[in-house]
Amino acid sequence: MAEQVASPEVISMSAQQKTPLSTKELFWRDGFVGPLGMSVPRDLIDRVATRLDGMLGAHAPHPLYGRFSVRDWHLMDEEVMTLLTHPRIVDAVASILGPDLLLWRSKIFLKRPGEAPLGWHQEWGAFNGEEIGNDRPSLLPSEEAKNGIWNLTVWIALDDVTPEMGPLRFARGTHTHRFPIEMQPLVQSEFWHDPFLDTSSAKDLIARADDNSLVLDIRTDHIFQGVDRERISLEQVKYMLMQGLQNQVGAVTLGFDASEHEVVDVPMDAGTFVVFSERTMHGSSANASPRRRLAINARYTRADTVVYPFRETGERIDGSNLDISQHECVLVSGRAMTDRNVLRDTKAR
Ligand SMILES: O=C(O)CCC(=O)C(=O)O
Repeated sequence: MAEQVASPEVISMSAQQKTPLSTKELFWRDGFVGPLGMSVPRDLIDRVATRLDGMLGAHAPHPLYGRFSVRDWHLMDEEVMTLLTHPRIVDAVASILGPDLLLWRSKIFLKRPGEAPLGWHQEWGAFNGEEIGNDRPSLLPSEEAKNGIWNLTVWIALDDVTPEMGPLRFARGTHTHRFPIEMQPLVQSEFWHDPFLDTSSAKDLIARADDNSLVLDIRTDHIFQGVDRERISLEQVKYMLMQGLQNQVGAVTLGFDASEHEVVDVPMDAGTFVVFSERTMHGSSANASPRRRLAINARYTRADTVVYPFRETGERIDGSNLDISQHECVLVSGRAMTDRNVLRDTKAR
């Protein structure tokens, strides 16, 4: 089927009637809805983008996690928190998931110039780290929710995203069908990012492998131990890194043929957002432009979900290999519903 670009006219009217569909109706029809606006000053978006880009460029360790991570900067940055708790976002999510909501995770997505597509994938609601071969559920839905959906994702553009910059894309209506996955070598998985794209020196690569900021969520700090860093060539460093990763696996989607589906690309203005179920088959195309494509997503769950249930048995490491001992959920709407979660207010630290 032909690839489409989302346009408000196409997605906000039903074919037969002239009444606009609500956010909730569009969501249940397609598995995603947007782009939606939230009238945030462009200055704020630009400041957030500059700070997050700077953090990524410096490979700064995350204060909560003690290592580089693209996760949960809303817990550290007041303006990121402002964005992710914006009433327009919360209202849109609440209209689908109900009034009692936790913001429990956010993640920065930088697509650098020349970056390859992010493969088609679904996430069925456990967030267990299957993208890097792990299986430790981050969410335990309540009895009431477990036969429906208990989580939604909001993806916010921090740059204007044109069609050639690798916009988010969805296979319309796929949120009702689960495609199987298989673990395959990480480099063949849907989530593999070329670690050599913007690093040109052996020293830089080794430094990033040493501080675990080269391959997202994967520990690489053991690979160059005992290596003479003054003498090793760039080619040798690349070879050693790939050898060091060869036993690492990640999820590959099976049985999905995009040409059999209606694929919708979603170019967006900075400061607009899309709400989607991670069950909807999604990914993004290559960034064929010379410009950065920066975005942040946020995950919201019903407040009766237990977040990081393994914490209750003393475990601290999640499916993305992060120590979540200091993680807190943010109650963005309604009531807490269970005392099994670690909660905080909407002030960043
Ligand atoms: O930003 C992207 O390229 C993909 C984002 C994604 O997969 C997500 O938000 O779940």
